[in-house]
Amino acid sequence: MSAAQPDLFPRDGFPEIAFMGRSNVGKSSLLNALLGVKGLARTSKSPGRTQAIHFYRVNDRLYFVDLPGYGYAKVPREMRAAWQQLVESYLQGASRPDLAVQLVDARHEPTDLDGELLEWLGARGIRHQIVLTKADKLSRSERARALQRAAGWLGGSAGEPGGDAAMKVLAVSAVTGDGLPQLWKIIDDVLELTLNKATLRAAGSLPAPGPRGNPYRGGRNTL
Ligand SMILES: Nc1nc2c(ncn2[C@@H]2O[C@H](COP(=O)(O)OP(=O)(O)OP(=O)(O)O)[C@@H](O)[C@H]2O)c(=O)[nH]1
Ligand SMILES: [Mg+2]
Repeated sequence: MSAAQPDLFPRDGFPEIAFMGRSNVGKSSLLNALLGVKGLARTSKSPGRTQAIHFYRVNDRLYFVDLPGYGYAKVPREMRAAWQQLVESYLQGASRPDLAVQLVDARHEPTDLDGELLEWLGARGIRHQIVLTKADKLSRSERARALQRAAGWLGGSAGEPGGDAAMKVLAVSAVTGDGLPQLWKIIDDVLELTLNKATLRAAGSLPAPGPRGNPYRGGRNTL
């Protein structure tokens, strides 16, 4: 389902894995590749294609959430503000993601907007994973360099030595499938954690669910 306004966000409480990153970085392609379904999320050579938040319910177990890309200069200012508001209300609302997969093109330096998103996710305690996309376009040594650069960037913008810097950056390709099993493992781990919390909560050893009676989540800043 597509939601261009917050009251349309799903309310059934399945864990949510959000794909975020600048326009054209490969969010929709990665989502399709992870699910092995071509053309499920629309992809395009022209940036700015995904204009609402798209929720894909996977096997009645979780949502994959395809967010509008940022940083596309040709988008009119009012439209950009509307997108930002939509994305913010998603990240801040009861439907906040259990994992934000932040995509950066393996061939390019992360931009200031990438840095802002990273800090923003960190400040809100949203679990995130940095993924470098389009790894097929790089040689083995270029890929190693890109991973190193991203790890350095991550440490720098996280601002806490040993904190997020310890998080592993992952390189993937929607074309060759490289890195997809590793990304699924990360997603599975988050799902397990979320479901364990739900079980503990049901047993009365964790506080009651947060807003909207979501069985998988506690309050703010908890996964
Ligand atoms: N070679 C290569 N091309 C890719 C890969 N992933 C995406 N692309 C291409 O990059 C372009 C953009 O991909 P999308 O998946 O539409 O990107 P997006 O981030 O969803 O873009 P917006 O929805 O506009 O924000 C398309 O031409 C894709 O075919 C990849 O892993 N390898
Ligand atoms: Mg897209």
